[in-house]
Amino acid sequence: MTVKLPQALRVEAFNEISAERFNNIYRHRRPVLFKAILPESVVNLWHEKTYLSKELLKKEGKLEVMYALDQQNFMDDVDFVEKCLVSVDSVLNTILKSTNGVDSEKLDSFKSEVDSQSLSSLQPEDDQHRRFYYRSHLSDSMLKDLDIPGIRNSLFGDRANDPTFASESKRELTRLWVSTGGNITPMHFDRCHGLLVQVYGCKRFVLVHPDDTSAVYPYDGINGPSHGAKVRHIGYSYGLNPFSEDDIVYSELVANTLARFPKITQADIYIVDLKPGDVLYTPPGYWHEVTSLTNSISVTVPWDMSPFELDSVPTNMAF
Ligand SMILES: O=C(O)CCC(=O)C(=O)O
Repeated sequence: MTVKLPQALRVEAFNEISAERFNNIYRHRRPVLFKAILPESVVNLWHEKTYLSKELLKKEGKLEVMYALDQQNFMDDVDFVEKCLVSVDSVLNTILKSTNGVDSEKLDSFKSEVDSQSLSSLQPEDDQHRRFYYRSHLSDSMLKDLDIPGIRNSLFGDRANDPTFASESKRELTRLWVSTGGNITPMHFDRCHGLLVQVYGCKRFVLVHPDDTSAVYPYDGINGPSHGAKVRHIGYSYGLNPFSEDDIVYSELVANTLARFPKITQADIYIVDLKPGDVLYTPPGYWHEVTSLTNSISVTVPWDMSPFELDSVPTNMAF
């Protein structure tokens, strides 16, 4: 019998941000995509090596990057990654090599890797081809150039200055994510509201509602289920066009994943592929797995739930 993943569902998308719509319909409830929100000039700036290099060099001479022990799944945890210092130049030379659109060649080779062998046995050809992830804080000028305060103001509207509603996005948690194509951040949820601003390359989000928590097989935590889940490679399994049945990858690996985690087929699976300039909102408690379809640069902007929202957290967050 062929094991099937459910038909992917689309995340609702808009070409502009309306505070009224965001706060009444999406905030704390559903993910929503804002398409091409960043001005083209800002996206172009973030594609320039001189700009990125100057900003990254402000912080450190070398960057601490993570290499995944299985070459694919990146969690900031010694059981999953090792860390090494790499020059800014070397990181940017690798990242800026990729094209800007969905890199079909890369995704195809990604798929054939899944087809041909277990990912855990994948070895890098050499150090230059090892996938890596660089995650860090950003400089103040990078945040200003992206106009993060402007995006927040558009979302919060006339309540932008109400601290119980629009808590300061946590500076220390606002982060830069620089990844090689094929990297996966495995399924997890966050306790904050989150925006992901895509500035370079393409990323795929797979999102699962908190009510479908058992379908993603959360790890055990100290007092109950944790915020990390065991399911793997869901985004990748949907192929180049996630909304076409034909593109779902029926490899041995995916069949194994489905055999190990059969309840995933009972979940509603939302998929969205982000392009440079797009901004995705993910509510607290929503499960998400993130695959870099190409080399990618993103910025995440979290903010706390309001006291009122804390009274009605999804059950997976109650532990
Ligand atoms: O971009 C990634 O790899 C992960 C981002 C993420 O987990 C988030 O936005 O909450």
